[in-house]
Amino acid sequence: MSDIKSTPRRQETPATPPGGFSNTRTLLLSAVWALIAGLAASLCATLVMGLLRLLAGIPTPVEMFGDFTLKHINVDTFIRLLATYSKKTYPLGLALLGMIALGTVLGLLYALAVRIKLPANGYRPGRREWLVGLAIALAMTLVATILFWRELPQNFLGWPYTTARILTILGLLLDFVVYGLVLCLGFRALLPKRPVATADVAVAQRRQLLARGGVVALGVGAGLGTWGAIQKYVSDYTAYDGMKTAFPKHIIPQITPNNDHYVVTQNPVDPDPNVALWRLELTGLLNKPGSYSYDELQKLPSTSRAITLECIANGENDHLIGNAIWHGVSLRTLLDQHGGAQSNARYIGFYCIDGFNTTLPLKEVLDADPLLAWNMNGAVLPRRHGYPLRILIPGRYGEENPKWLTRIDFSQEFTDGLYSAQGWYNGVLHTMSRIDLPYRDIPIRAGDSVPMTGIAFAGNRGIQRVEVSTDAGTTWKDATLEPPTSKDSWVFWKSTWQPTRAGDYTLTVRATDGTGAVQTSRRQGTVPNGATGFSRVKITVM
Ligand SMILES: Nc1nc2c(c(=O)[nH]1)N[C@H]1C(S)=C(S)[C@@H](COP(=O)(O)O)O[C@H]1N2
Ligand SMILES: [Mo]
Repeated sequence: MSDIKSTPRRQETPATPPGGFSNTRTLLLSAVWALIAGLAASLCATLVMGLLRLLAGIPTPVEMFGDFTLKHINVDTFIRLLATYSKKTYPLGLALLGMIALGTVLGLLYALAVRIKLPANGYRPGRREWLVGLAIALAMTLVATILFWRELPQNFLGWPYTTARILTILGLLLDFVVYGLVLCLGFRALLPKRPVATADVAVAQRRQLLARGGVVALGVGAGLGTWGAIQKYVSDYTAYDGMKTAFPKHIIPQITPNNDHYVVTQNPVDPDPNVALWRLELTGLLNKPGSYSYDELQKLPSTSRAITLECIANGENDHLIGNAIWHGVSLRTLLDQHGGAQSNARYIGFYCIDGFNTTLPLKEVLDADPLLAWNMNGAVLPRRHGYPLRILIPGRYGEENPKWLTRIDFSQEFTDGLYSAQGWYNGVLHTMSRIDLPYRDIPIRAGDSVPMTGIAFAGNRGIQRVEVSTDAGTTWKDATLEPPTSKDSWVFWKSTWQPTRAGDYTLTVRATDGTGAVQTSRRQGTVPNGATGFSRVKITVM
């Protein structure tokens, strides 16, 4: 008794009702149960996110966070990330774990805000708890909506721009309301309860155990469900990303078959659009804005043209380039249906259902006579190439040829662009040429007549001349050009080489575009401005 007198009593202690827990104990128990409730709530919300993604095509906050990050980092960081994570799902997995952890820790904030005296009175959350839970849900929705404003208008089932944005916001609201609800009910259920005078102690204990077991089971169930949703999501992983144009025996056809065409995508999982939901919208500064269903679009006058597509990441003698015959409506024809663009429109923006977008100078784009394509080499546009609709803009690198297109917007200002925001070059593509034959591993003897072949490409400028050199660029010889498949396609060149002496040779090639400009010899890698310089092949003649 004597030490009670000697320790000064703290002010708050008398507030503890009879049978109440000490402050320390209340704090400790609240914290532990708040974390557990936070984790269960997080897992339930994650499950809802997964279901909304799989069933309604609504992007998860994790994917939007990924998109947001990609737009806010520079090329160097982007390349470093690519090198660090071999798969896009790894950083997304980390982001998901981070989000679950955040939701768990947020449970503490909730406990702090509701300040429930322990032991608690009963299982039903009080007004304050409901309000705090709701406030958390609304605040999280608001923060995510503001942060991801530009990432919201995307939907993997193909809902158009504005609808997609609304659906995503509603999805966020549902995610976070579920979070708030489970947190509210779960925290209450977990807390130790004040014994009720009339009740049987054993019954009360059993009820408490059941309630705790229930919350844990809910969390574990949601966790397992989330795991299942992740498995389903990952089973559709875009493993073909970065696939190069097939190159059997270094001989390629003029027209690349669909299955052999190179693929590049920003998405861990590409959209799987439902054309019944999808629309192409024309908005902004044009005389008659409008919208088309898939069927309506196909009733427009359409045309076919070979257009070669090259990724800006296509390096020396590389194969991120392909040529297909695209069928669809030309942008000019479409624009004519809408009275043309208004005179103050200077830019044209393309928005896609996967949240990808680009902005380009309107005049340049119209001059290039782009094609909005729904067929590729006679087949319905394959999913990985942008089903139901993509645009081909001759003269620009692949990154500015949007797939899964849903909206074309005419504006006075430059608005948006994923890769241009990172600092990738966004001008007309550089003239390139490539040597396909001969290649290093084929045996060549002095006196052989060696066929030389390859491609050259300069977008819509066309190719007027290709020269080859077998002495590392000291002397040049004109190659023969095959007729191109269109004015916007690559050109096949061929030549022959008769080495007279054994030794090491460097073969090289240079192209002249349709304007008469010779391909630059200045050597530059693909990042961030697109590769330049002459392609070389080293050959040993025996
Ligand atoms: N909507 C959308 N369009 C996109 C992309 C994308 O990720 N999303 N990738 C771009 C890039 S970087 C390239 S190189 C081309 C590749 O087109 P392909 O896969 O049909 O060859 O698509 C472009 N269009
Ligand atoms: Mo690309």
